Amino acid sequence: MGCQQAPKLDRFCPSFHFLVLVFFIQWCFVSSLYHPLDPLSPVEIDQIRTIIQKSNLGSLPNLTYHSADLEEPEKEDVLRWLSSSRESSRPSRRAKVVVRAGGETRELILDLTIGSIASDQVYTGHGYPPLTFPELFQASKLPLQYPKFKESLLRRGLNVSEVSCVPFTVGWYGESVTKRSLRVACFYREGSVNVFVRPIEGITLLVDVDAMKITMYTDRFTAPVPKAEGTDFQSPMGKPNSSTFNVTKAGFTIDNHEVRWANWIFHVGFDARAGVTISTASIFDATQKKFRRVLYRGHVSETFVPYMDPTVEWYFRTFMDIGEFGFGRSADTLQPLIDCPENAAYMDGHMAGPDGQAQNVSRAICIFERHGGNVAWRHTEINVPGKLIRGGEPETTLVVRMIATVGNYDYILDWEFKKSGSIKVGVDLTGIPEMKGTAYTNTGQITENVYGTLVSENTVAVNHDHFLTYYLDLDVDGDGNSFVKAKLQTARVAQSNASSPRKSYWTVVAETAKTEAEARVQLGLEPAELVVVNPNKKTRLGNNVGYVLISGKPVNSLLADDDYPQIRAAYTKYQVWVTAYNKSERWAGGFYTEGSRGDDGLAVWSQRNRAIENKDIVLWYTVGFHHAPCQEDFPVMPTLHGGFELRPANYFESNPLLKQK
Ligand SMILES: *[C@@H]1O[C@H](CO)[C@@H](O)[C@H](O)[C@H]1NC(C)=O
Ligand SMILES: *[C@@H]1O[C@H](CO)[C@@H](O)[C@H](O)[C@H]1NC(C)=O
Ligand SMILES: *[C@@H]1O[C@H](CO)[C@@H](O)[C@H](O)[C@H]1NC(C)=O
Ligand SMILES: *[C@@H]1O[C@H](CO)[C@@H](O)[C@H](O)[C@H]1NC(C)=O
Ligand SMILES: *[C@@H]1O[C@H](CO)[C@@H](O)[C@H](O)[C@H]1NC(C)=O
Ligand SMILES: *[C@@H]1O[C@H](CO)[C@@H](O)[C@H](O)[C@H]1NC(C)=O
Ligand SMILES: [Cu+2]
Repeated sequence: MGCQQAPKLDRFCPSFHFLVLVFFIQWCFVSSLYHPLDPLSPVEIDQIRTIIQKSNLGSLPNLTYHSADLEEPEKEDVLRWLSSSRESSRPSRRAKVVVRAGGETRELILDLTIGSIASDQVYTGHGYPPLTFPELFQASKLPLQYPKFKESLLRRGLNVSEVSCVPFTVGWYGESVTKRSLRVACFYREGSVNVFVRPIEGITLLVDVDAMKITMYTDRFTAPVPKAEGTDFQSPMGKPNSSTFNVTKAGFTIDNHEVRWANWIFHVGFDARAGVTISTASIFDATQKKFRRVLYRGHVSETFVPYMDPTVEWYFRTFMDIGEFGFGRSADTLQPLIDCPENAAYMDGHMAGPDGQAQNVSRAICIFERHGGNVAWRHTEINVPGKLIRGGEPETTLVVRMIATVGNYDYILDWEFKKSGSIKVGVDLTGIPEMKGTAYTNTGQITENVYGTLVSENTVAVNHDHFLTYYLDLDVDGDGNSFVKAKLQTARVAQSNASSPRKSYWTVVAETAKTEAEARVQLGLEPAELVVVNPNKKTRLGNNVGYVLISGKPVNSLLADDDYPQIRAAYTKYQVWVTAYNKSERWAGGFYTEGSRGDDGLAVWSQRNRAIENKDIVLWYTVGFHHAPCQEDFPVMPTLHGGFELRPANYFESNPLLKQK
């Protein structure tokens, strides 16, 4: 199968014939075995469709495919395959497929190795699978044919040919009976390509998705449509020029989906829901002369983007993009030289379309070496008589990147591997903040709460949050791990102690979380080092090997616990959670997120309060942003960075950078 992909790669990296040739050779001759966590290939996606169409499901009316992803093998089987030098038989290939037919959601497990449906269940719980693009597209077109909407436009003096409508998920607000629904908001393009900056306010429009009909329409008020001038965001410079420098050849190899670079080996996957996934990441220890495990699996698990405008036209905007749409489904084709540098190699992404057919996202992921101008380590020694001694090393890292464009926003997702053993996870937000039209043209006129900032004449960018919750199945040097909160506490020096003139110092008081409840952390309340250790492995000096979480800003949800969006995204109350590993507990906002009610997901699993000491555990970390917009965010915002780092802590015997020489 790799051989079929190679020509495609050639098309996408024309400047890299040499590398392409290397990939081609590796794909075709070296990598006949492939990794058990490889995403579903186009051939497998087509096989899924064939199996389903041939079964009794094939005759069901209006069968649509809402998700089809790898049903991952048991971890022990994957690890056995890896430790047998990939020579044992690969665990059987299975897929989890969610279809809808006749108004019902069905959850299927397919065994692709024997080519059959292993289970087929109608899902009767709360919530729905992600919406399909045809559903979103059809819903967005409905208003343009709707007489009442046309009247509303006429009243505003707007030309229907210049209107673009965008569907939004509706959340859940306590209704006991729900339908798959979308709210559709409309925008005026005329004279601008920046659709989101020109909202048509005052209109509420609800679509019943299964019936694909408008079922509610109100037009409460009008507000000026913000002007088109100054809203274009197309690069004024045009496409950047390819550098005339001699491009550094990438110092890494990609074998099917597995990447080897410096002391790292890891697997890069593409999942329709999560987008880019990093699996089975191990680092070579030059002292022990072997690869040691670090991260079994990492990816964004859920996002939560609640807007802070409670009015009738805006309150429902509380998006959970991963579960409602999917980051893989929103993956944008990367633009060489803008999204990724010249020395990047690209990987395509594959997923099942709404009709079950394989779809291709070209250049979904890029991988490149970053020579960022940073210093990996250095020192100057002046105390050796007669000598000035300097040492140091420039830092080179490897970045794996994907970009999800979910409607108005763009999320740049980076996994950066360092030779020091660190994994830095970065998120850059950019795109167009959501805005609403208003009569105001100067903040001096505003006497009411407009729930945001006036960023241009007649334009309020509404306050909101972004929470990206990461699933981090760390397996630090093995399965048995513990979560340690090493609290830094101020200690007083005893008054009577004449031998020390100091009055205070801080000291580390380590607490190992015994259960899931003890591992919920609101950052910023007290200083603490949060470490995942392997209590079964010690360094030469007797320290437990570990990886420390270097967190970003302490940002957690400020919504009230009884607010409906918060009930659905209850896991955003804490930035850090640790749960016992369970293969099926991966989606922090629950598996059926669209219209969910908070009865599945991280906060619910954690309530079980399982033992997590010296167990296979999963760390969950939320990168949060409270976004009170400013004028610079208009008409498109400069990237805003967030992230965190997983850094070795007593994992190596000493600085691993010095061992690589
Ligand atoms: C199938 O879809 C069509 C068009 O959307 C619709 O008219 C019809 O009622 C649907 N049939 C069923 C059984 O849902
Ligand atoms: C409406 O817009 C269309 C397409 O942009 C244009 O061809 C048409 O002349 C406009 N109609 C009016 C009445 O301005
Ligand atoms: C690219 O190169 C051309 C020709 O040398 C030049 O006119 C243009 O300004 C350059 N563009 C950029 C973005 O540097
Ligand atoms: C680019 O680098 C290679 C290897 O270092 C060298 O052989 C080649 O001449 C260089 N090409 C240019 C145009 O500088
Ligand atoms: C006084 O301080 C010294 C060193 O700082 C320490 O070893 C000793 O135990 C202290 N004694 C008391 C009474 O706190
Ligand atoms: C794994 O998680 C699922 C979903 O939360 C749950 O139904 C199941 O009982 C769990 N399995 C074990 C062994 O705890
Ligand atoms: Cu924002």
